[in-house]
Amino acid sequence: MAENDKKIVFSGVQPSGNLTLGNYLGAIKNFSRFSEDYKTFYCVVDLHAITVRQVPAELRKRTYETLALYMACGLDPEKNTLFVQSHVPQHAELGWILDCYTMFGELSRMTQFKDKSAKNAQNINAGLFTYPALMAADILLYQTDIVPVGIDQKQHLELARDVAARFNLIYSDTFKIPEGYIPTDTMKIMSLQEPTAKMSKSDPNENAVIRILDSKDDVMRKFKRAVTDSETSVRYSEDKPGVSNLMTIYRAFTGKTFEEIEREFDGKGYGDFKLAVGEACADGLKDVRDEFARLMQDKAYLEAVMKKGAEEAYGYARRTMSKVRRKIGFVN
Ligand code: ATP
Ligand code: LTN
Repeated sequence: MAENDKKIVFSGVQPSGNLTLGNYLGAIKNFSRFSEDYKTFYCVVDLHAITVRQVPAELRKRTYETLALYMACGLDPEKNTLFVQSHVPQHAELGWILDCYTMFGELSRMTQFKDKSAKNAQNINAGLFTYPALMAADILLYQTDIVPVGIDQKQHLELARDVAARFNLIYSDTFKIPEGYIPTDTMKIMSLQEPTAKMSKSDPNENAVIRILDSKDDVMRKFKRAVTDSETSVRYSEDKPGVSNLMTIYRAFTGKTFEEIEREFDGKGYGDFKLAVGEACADGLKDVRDEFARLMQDKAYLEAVMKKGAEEAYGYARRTMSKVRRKIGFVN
């Protein structure tokens, strides 16, 4: 397909912590399926990360790590535009503009804002509140068609669509209205310790979270301790959130169906099952871990990738911004 006919895909991950199995199965693993037939932009969203206080040296390190992880998960920088949000100034510029087309009431309804302000009661800053307008800017700058994300981002995505439609209504067609791509089988990986809550990279309980870069020993130990229930049967059911979450993870790594998994562990206890999930997960992540370690040795290469990515992204972003500036009535 000619480059210009390709549909556009955009997604972002914050460099705000060590990435989890949730980030991998819910988001990053799905990114590479678009590499061939779409024009893809995958961004390390550092401007979003500072809505929560970050240690500067850590933020810098995690920005490199997130980029390396994109590549370790199979994103070839020759086929995907991989870049850092703050390297393309139009994100902040359009973010501000869209703040002026996003309503206080809309932002007040965002569940991520409510959750994060409860967790960071001493730092409920304006950026945390307007976070979704910046995310809308990320997406709309590239005239994006498809946004692959986990289901926790659905509300933000809907807001981006509403803001785009509002702007288009006021000024005539300016932004493409994006669609979400939310994988139904892995859209929400749950905490291993509290299986009714999302597995979150900022969870203070390490046992609740599998990190993509955890050693095999750590992975095995965490699955061994995973919360299940007082029964013994491996069965997928809403009233068995712990076991169902483990089955979701096992299915993602083995390709087996829930029925096959139930049959495989029929008559066996949770101990055997957890061991098998741990093995499948640790083995499934091994190549990612190895490739990540290799890439992190070569900072100059990572810098070359982010530079090239920012230049590519800049070209697209500039085009949308000049349209936006003209429509609003800014003097050229
Ligand atoms: P935090 O927990 O600190 O809020 P996060 O883990 O949600 O952060 P993000 O960088 O905000 O991390 O998310 C990156 C992508 O991973 C998003 O598309 C998000 O929907 C997806 N994602 C995050 N956690 C999960 C999960 N538990 N299951 C499925 N997808 C997830
Ligand atoms: N808000 C997202 C990260 C994010 C994003 C985006 C995702 C920022 N900008 C644009 C998709 C498209 C999160 O917290 N996971």
